[in-house]
Amino acid sequence: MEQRLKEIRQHVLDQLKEVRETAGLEQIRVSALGKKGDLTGILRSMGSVPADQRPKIGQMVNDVRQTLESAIEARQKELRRAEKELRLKSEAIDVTMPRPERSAGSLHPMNIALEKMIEVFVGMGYEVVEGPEVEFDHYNFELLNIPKNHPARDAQDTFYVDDNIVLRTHTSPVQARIMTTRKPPIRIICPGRVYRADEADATHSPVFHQMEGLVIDENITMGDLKGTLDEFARQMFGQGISTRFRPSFFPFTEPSAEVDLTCANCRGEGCRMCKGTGWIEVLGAGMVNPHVLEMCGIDPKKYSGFAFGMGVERMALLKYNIPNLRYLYENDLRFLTQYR
Ligand code: 2U9
Repeated sequence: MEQRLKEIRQHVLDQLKEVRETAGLEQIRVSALGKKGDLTGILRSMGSVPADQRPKIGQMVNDVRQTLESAIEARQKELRRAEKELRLKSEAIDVTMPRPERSAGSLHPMNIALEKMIEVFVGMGYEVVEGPEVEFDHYNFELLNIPKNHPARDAQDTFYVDDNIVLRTHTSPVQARIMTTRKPPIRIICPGRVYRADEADATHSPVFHQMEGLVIDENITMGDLKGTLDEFARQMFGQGISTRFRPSFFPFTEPSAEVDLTCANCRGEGCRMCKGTGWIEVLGAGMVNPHVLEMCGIDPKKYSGFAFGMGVERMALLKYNIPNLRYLYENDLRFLTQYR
């Protein structure tokens, strides 16, 4: 019995040297000191020990128990400290590490151009108005003096939904709607998506964006239009940029003009971009046709107005020197993220 006790003690002490984790230590404790453990086993078999030896053996069992308990406790402290150290090391945060790259997204270059265009006109007191993209023929064509047989109505250019409804081919119907519902003074810009049954190429897309403007009040003149577009050109493309008006024709304006801006690339000297002319065609404009004013319920004897229109994509291409409309629509992040 004595020998057996010594063996148990030595075995447990050896195991304690080997064990590396508190979980394993608990197993050792249970198998040595637990209810079904080795020491308890010896106490149970005390019946077979001669009565006179029992106190001595009992004493020895208690001694071994105490020795093992304190050895286990000491080892437990050691292992706990080591485990805590390991955990703290693995959880440590290096506050000097650079953070992982996180992309924030950016505005599309067309929207950057549009926001700038809006900012310029809002700065001049204009109000931004939007309207439906699916539009009545009445607002898209009739009120704009585009009669039934006009080439602009040709099915080649216009997406028809039915006889009376089209995908708007310009944002002019938004102005027409405002004119029929408000009294002058009117000073609005209308940005938005428009549709033309065009083949897509470097400068055309069946879906694109326009911004049109309309001013109606007493005594509005072509001079007001020229001054307004000159100021827009300067704010959009920089000092030294001005406008040149060339006579043109639109059914909804009379007189009408195609408007060029000083080529921002050569500042008017003449280069490849402007084909040596020093000018780039950018806008259309004119004085609102009195017949249009009348159809929209505004007295042309009392009021006059000017209107202008421009392509938003075209503005973005010019402002950022982008060679092909394709780049704006392909949404290749390598291209888009260059504009923030
Ligand atoms: C009303 C009266 C007049 C809007 C105008 C233009 C001239 C024009 C084109 C420029 C290039 C469209 O983006 S583009 O393809 N626009 O030339 N637009 S005047 O005139 C109006 C609009 C509404 C009631």
